[in-house]
Amino acid sequence: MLIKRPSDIRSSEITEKKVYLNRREFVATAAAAAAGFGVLAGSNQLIEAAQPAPHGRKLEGVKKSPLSTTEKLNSWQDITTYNNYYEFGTDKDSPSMLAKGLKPSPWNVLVDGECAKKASYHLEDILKGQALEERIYRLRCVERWSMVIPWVGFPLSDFIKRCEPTSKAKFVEFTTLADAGQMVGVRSPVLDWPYTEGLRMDEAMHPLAILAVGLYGEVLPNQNGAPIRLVVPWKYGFKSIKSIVKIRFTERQPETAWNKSAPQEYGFYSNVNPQKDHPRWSQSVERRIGEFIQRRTLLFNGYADQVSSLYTGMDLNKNY
Ligand SMILES: Nc1nc2c(c(=O)[nH]1)N[C@H]1C(S)=C(S)[C@@H](COP(=O)(O)O)O[C@H]1N2
Ligand SMILES: [Mo]
Repeated sequence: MLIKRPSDIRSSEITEKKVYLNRREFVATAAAAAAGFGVLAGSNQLIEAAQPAPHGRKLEGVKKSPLSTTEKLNSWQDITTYNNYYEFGTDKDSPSMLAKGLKPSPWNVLVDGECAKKASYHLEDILKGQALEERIYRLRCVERWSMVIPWVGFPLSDFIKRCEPTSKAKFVEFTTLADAGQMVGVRSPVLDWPYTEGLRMDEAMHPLAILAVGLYGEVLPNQNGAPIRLVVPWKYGFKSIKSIVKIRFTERQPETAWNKSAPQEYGFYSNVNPQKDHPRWSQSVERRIGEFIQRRTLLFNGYADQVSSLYTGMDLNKNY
């Protein structure tokens, strides 16, 4: 997303030479690698277009949540072709073309650190007996666009309680898979892989924070972070880490991928805040994907009534 650019500038204009791969070449080689073909000479055209995700298995028994917004939903097409998932390239349409290589099943999540239930859990076991809800949330990207997305998931707090964190657990760290065999973007040093994120324990326990396993009533498409990803609607999109393979409880504040890569631009908290400018652009407005007129960005992405008490007494300009 950002080291480079507001989204209206082509990545090719700014990305460092050593990192930059001709996009056409990158997509072709990567798609070929992902598909297990040798060479795919001449078929660039076929694979250069964004592809909405194929429809997946329908999730059963999903209840509607009162915590959903009633705003107009973005389409399946928008949500599955306009993505940030740097493990599959830095262009918005790259994940839709390249994430096919991700194998979301079987999937294990390692629970580690300050808790009683350290183990590697099969995703099916995590989901067994777990009630699923549809949560329609706004997602505000740091790049000044937003969407309204009907996730299917469950409160992160449900899962945390089952892990039985110790009294020393003050933070939760999340880690994404970093398998260069499945994720061609991991071969480029755009971030220090694996992608990691973190929340303070009280943020993680907040009822709005969910682990999502579905979208539009179906299992999560690969480009949206299959098979399980975090969604924290009052924070910039990059906190909502995809394809989680590890959850670790820590006493100290964990390092996060974006903070490590550009600390003056991305702090630990990353709460949506229209009053706190990014060093290179204002955060006061946003464009809803599919609309032309800009909207004002709301404090905590419009979730201030629910979450502002988490930050009482904190200077949000310093703790950005
Ligand atoms: N592992 C991983 N998680 C990630 C990202 C990423 O590049 N890698 N991008 C983040 C950013 S910047 C945003 S805006 C959201 C986008 O989620 P979506 O593509 O499902 O809308 O995912 C976040 N989670
Ligand atoms: Mo983002």
